[in-house]
Amino acid sequence: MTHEQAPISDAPSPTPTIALTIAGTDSGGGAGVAADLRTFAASGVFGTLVVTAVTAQNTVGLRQFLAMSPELVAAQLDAVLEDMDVGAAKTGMLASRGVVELLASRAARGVLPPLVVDPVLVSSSGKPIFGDDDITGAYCELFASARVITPNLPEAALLTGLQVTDLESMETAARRLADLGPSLVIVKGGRRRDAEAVDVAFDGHSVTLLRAPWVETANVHGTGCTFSAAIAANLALGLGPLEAAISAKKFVTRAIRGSSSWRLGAGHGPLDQTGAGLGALRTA
Ligand code: PXL
Repeated sequence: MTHEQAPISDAPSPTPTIALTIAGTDSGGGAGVAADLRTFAASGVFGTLVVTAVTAQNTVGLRQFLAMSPELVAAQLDAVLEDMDVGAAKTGMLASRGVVELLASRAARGVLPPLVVDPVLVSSSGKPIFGDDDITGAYCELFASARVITPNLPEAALLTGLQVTDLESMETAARRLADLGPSLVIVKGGRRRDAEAVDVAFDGHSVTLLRAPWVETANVHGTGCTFSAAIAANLALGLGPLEAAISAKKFVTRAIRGSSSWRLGAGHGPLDQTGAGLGALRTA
């Protein structure tokens, strides 16, 4: 099979919009900052990164991680924000209470860009990222200054104390979390394994269902990271929260479809955020 190559231009291009990810690394390349930076680039924004944790993992599982100190996270944030005009940021795996509190306090002071918070509380194998530490209170403070928050079903349950299993309970949880202050809450239903992947969005006034056809594949590692990064990119580009989320949902579906038959490891492989098949990006 041959790919049509888009002509590569060597003309200077306009300065891009900047987005920031505040998240962990994934040595397997599927999730965390790697997914975020691919998403930013494919969305047409320049990606900057504050690393909060380094993980040892692959497509099969998470083996070990080390959280960066709040001081090192603060230093990375200062380095980026003192120099560059960041249009929006997302948070992923924050991995320590100190980092959640640091971000909550800075966001409350209004010194962070518009924020998408993906509350990474439980690893995909079900292990709590923060161990026994009850981090929900600190996260609720961060939500107060967030533009968008994107819990999945177990995270929405942990944060509200409700059982969150169907569309009705997803809406109840979204309404409860919206009371904490974010402009838009999206409870992600991707794990419900239905004919469709449906997320419930609530903006304080109305509920919107974000629907996409279910794609049958094991390659879904980094889906949540990609979704929140695409929302942040869209916010940076000037979209409102709901428009940003609707567009991000389409981005994620295309990315899952793109890599649905890849075999990059024995477990859950990554998404193709480029939306083009990586091979098609080769330059001659
Ligand atoms: O999808 C949650 C997540 C976030 N950040 C990192 C991860 C994962 C899931 O594995 O590895 C670094």
